[in-house]
Amino acid sequence: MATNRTFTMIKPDAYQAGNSGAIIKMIEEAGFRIVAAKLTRLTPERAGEFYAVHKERPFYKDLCSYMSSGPIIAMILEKDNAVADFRKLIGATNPANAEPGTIRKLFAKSIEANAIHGSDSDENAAIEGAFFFSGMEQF
Ligand code: IDP
Ligand code: MG
Repeated sequence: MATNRTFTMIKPDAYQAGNSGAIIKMIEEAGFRIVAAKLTRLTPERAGEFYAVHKERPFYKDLCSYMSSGPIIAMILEKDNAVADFRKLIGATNPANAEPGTIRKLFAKSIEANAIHGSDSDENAAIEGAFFFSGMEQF
């Protein structure tokens, strides 16, 4: 089912660097409405669950320790064409390949510590949102 929602996390590097406010400003100025938001911290186990699709990848263990290294801000966002438009706003996984003006180009430190997450499909947006938030029907 197509939806107008996506899921994002401001990752530990961006939170730690004090870039959360600037990133949220870019998100809102791009026309996304924040439907739910939570400052939280993942354990390595929960990070592993979130990124289970990558468990055979060589970077999986490092990714789980990085994603549990500090607070994150999890958010559900709403906009027409949310998933695709948000992936465009954040830019490529590797900031070296990200378009100028994208969040990752501006704020990512490396291919791993790349500032922000964005869902890659409507289906995953729903799954990932439910991973952090319950009872979203009320919003
Ligand atoms: P995405 O976040 O752009 O969707 P994915 O391929 O789904 O990228 O990878 C999930 C996360 O794993 C990335 O955002 C990044 O933090 C990390 N990652 C991806 N590829 C690499 C890599 O080659 N080395 C180290 N970390 C990586
Ligand atoms: Mg991905």
